Amino acid sequence: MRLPAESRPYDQSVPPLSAPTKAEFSRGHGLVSAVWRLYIRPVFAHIQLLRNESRSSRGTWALGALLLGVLCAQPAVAQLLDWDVEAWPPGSTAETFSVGGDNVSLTFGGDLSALRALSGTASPHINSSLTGGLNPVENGLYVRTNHPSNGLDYITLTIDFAHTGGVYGVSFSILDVDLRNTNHIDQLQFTATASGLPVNPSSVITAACNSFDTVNTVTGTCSSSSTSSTGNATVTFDQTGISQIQIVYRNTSPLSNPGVQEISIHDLAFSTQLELVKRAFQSDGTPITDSSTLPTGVPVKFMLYVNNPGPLLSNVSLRDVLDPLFQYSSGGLRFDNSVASCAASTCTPGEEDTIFAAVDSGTVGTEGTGDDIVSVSGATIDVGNQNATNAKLQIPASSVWALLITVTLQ
Ligand SMILES: [Ca+2]
Ligand SMILES: [Ca+2]
Ligand SMILES: [Ca+2]
Ligand SMILES: [Ca+2]
Repeated sequence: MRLPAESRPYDQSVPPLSAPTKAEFSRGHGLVSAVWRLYIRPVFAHIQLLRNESRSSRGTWALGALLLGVLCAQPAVAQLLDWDVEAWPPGSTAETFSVGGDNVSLTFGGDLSALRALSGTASPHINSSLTGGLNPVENGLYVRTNHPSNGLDYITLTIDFAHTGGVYGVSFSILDVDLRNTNHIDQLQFTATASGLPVNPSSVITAACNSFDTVNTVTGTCSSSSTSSTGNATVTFDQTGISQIQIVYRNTSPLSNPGVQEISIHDLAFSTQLELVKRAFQSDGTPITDSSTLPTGVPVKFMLYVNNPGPLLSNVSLRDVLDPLFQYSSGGLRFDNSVASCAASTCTPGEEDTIFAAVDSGTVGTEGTGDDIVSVSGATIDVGNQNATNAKLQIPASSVWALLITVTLQ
């Protein structure tokens, strides 16, 4: 399926370059910075790379125009911050977890003096005292407070996603959003930051003992037992580019000094987007700088890679259409999957050097179809079986899959 590309024309503002020499070329260092997003569907993913090479003067090329192309915008890789897996020192108000290749940080703020212990264990902490009716019972991040006055005091929980470009499809349940007579009334407000703008939940599902009041607020309406689902509230943000979730937890009891209240924050589910990255190198592996000047006739090695910090990607297809003035060199295809996924969702230049070294001596691919995962037809390079009759491309968990294409500048 080919969807309209969310792209912008290559940068036409690259200034004219002086006459190229091999010396200029050999001094080149750095990289061509072009990043495409890769969306994974349960069945397949398909990407078509867009041209990122712009001609700047006769016989030379300015490498450096940026493009962002999205051709198959479907849910990507599911991630879960699971309280049955993670640890939270009791009473800590800030913890960071690595999920989906980058950090998810949870930070409590507001009136932290209102936090209370449960049976001698300071909150917040992980327990299963409020089950939300789950069977089998699971852990949640338990929060207990006792505010000194009605409505004026609150605690906040800020969840930051460090993933490049943010995450999307964030969903979680709060358990035991309820009240007890007028002793306490739980109220929670949920907002997020998506692509730099404040947003409200796309969906809030309440239960028998709470209600969805406005665009982003849930309030307890009756008493829910600790093992009941009647206090559950499930909040979803289906926006893309989510960098932060903000939760405000307060007491709206009419009492001037309300009593102890408690909730549990269940597992945090979200999706990450994988990126297909394309870089350019000289034959010897020296990265080619942005806006480098290259003489015609020199070989250039384009490296495409997918950093997969998550689980197995079972059926992925890639396509790169070379600009007509980059001529594919016969025998110029290699691929590799021997490098472990990068430490963060975006690989560093040093990690890219490692990927390049591996794929530069990786498996030689054949140009024909039907015999391996890659093929070439004219200027079109296909990987996987979505667009050509190649073998299926599978990208194992926690690994980098890389392709090297050797071309000659015409
Ligand atoms: Ca869990
Ligand atoms: Ca109180
Ligand atoms: Ca409660
Ligand atoms: Ca082949």
